[in-house]
Amino acid sequence: MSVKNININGQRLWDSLMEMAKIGATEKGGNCRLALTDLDKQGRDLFVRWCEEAGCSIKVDKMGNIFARRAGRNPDLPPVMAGSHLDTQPTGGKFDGVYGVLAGLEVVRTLNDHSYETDAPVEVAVWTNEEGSRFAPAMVASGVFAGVFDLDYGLSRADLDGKTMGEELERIGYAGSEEVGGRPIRANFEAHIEQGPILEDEEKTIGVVTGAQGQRWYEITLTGMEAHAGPTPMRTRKDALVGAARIVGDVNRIGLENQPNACATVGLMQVSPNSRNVIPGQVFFAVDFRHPDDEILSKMDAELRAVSERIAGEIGLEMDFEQIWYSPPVNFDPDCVAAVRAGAEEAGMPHLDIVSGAGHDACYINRVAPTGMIFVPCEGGISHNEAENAKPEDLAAGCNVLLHAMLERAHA
Ligand code: HGY
Ligand code: MN
Ligand code: MN
Repeated sequence: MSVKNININGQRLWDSLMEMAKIGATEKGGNCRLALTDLDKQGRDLFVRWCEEAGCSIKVDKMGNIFARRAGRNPDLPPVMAGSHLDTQPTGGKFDGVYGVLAGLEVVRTLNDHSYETDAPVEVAVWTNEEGSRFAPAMVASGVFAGVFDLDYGLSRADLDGKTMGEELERIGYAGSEEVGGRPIRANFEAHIEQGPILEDEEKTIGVVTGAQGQRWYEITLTGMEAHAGPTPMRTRKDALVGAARIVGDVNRIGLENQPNACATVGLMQVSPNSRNVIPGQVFFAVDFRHPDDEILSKMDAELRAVSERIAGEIGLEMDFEQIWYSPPVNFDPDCVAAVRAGAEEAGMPHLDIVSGAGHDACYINRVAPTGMIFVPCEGGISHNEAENAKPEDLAAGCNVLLHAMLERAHA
């Protein structure tokens, strides 16, 4: 059967997305399934059940990455893979990550509908803790798979309550036995919502993702001295929150001074003792820098270090400054990018080359397998927000491109 005559079932894809969205549903219509929580387990269990119903075999590795395999004619050939993540942000949406996982499952279901045999196996992957919200850094499990981090580092990542990924994987029953990575993959694709406004603004259905911007994540702890908010003179204070507030202002300034592409965010902050009439003695906060140009990202890094030192010195604060993660800019595999572009062109879909502003597991898997990504628009470019939304027809279009790109690479 000609591949051209095969199309995915958009309604079935949408129904699966809505079914998965019931797990960890929030009042405002979003999803909260933080990595390795009971809700993440429920989402994983549902995915595994659906894949087994579709005739897939399931393997789980030591980082909890799940691989659902549809057999091909030759089991010894490296698989063609589609994957993403099921974990969400605390106020996440229904589509970030989940779309790429369930689009991969829809490809399997569609091949089954047509009794279509591939030479190589087809695999759908669920990568653990892509978001980096509960456990930092992001993409840590695909990072271990790609050899960026070692297994001990991955399993020892702890959340703010001190629970480690290893402990939580055991607790939810996803501490698999498979080695993490070290096996050949013929090609890997990740379908994802854009999480920005470009495709919608340009009225394009498909984003042909050529790469992703670089990221640097930091954790900064400022220590001053708790004191009474009343009797303590302003000139003698060592106020850690004033220091943090000034650095937050400079993070924003550094981002604005490196436009048009820089992104600079402080999204996490803990104030101690966090009491309204005590001068804050300690503040812990995280900084997220991004830029597609590595040199500019390095310049932003140097500027942040300098201003942080200066501000801490001026106020008399101790500072612990740690860069906890550096992910360089990524260029995806030219053949996979071309396969995505061809899939969009063959289907007559308006498409646009685009660099991803967000990080994705594909960025790490790209180091060990030829990798490409497919973007579809999301409403208003909004993501990491409960209002995240996408059109069924766009999600179906992206899934069709995924199907054809995978088959093109499978037979290349
Ligand atoms: O932060 C990111 O870019 C991704 O959502 N983990
Ligand atoms: Mn994502
Ligand atoms: Mn995300």
